[in-house]
Amino acid sequence: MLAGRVVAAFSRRFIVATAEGDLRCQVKGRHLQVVCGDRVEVRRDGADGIIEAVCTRSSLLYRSDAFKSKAIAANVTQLAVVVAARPSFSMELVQRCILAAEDQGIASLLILNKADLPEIAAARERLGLLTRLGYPLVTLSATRDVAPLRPALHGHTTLLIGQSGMGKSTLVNALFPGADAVTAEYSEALDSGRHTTTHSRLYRLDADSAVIDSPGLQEFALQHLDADALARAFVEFRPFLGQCRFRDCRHEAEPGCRLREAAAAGEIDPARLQLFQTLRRLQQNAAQRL
Ligand SMILES: Nc1nc2c(ncn2[C@@H]2O[C@H](COP(=O)(O)OP(=O)(O)OP(=O)(O)O)[C@@H](O)[C@H]2O)c(=O)[nH]1
Ligand SMILES: [Mg+2]
Ligand SMILES: [Zn+2]
Repeated sequence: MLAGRVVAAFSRRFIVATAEGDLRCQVKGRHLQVVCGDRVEVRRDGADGIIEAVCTRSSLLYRSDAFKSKAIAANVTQLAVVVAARPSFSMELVQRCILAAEDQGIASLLILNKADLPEIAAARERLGLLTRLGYPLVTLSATRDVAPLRPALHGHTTLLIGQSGMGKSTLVNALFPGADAVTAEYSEALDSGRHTTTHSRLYRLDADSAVIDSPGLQEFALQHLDADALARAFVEFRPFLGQCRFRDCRHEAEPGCRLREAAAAGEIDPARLQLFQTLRRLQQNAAQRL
């Protein structure tokens, strides 16, 4: 038996990095779920291997839209949400990614790419909503210099996540000469990327650091978080939770709502409370449909 790490997952075929090199693997049985980033035990089978077991995961991140959810990566210790000066990005999607990570106890980092373009200042300003909360921001140009990002990657398995066309795979190519990840021009007409990357892929930086490139997101549903989990995922709400007059306060129109008081007093950003309320309503509407 060999220990290894899954560096790529294509439905039922996998590539596993082991001490004996990268092995093409299949998985034993139908019910073993294997995801990019998993630590696994592999049995040699000629030139290839069979994944016999998956080690306990420290985290598992999903991408989901209205219809289905699909695992992106396992054992991620840090989420890096990649946005760019162009094409334009959704602040709501960025926040949803971070909320999902907070729920899993995973730290988040913002990467603002394409600093060589004139729209960079406006993009940075939009991110102020999150940098004011303490989320670190690294601004860089993946096509020029990725050095500003390196210190943040050390000791982590970092998942690069974000909308299509933001430059995740370009970053990977700059960090890992020879990675040869496919990249593509975004569409000016549609102001969006072309969904170039189709599978998550893990690249090793050194013995204890790795980076995972992932397919561009269009949506990131948070249906799996209940009301309490969702409120806790907003880091700045935490000091106020449990202080509303009513124990089951929905933080909507109830009297004595500590969160609404905090928003009115400028202790939390009203835009964040509004996002919480929007997400709660979406969840309730979905629950009614079930
Ligand atoms: N001007 C400029 N363009 C960049 C920079 N980084 C990436 N790009 C371009 O942005 C486009 C999209 O880059 P990709 O790396 O394919 O984007 P992605 O986020 O991997 O997209 P998906 O795989 O579809 O999710 C490409 O044409 C890149 O050359 C940058 O720093 N400056
Ligand atoms: Mg890509
Ligand atoms: Zn309340």
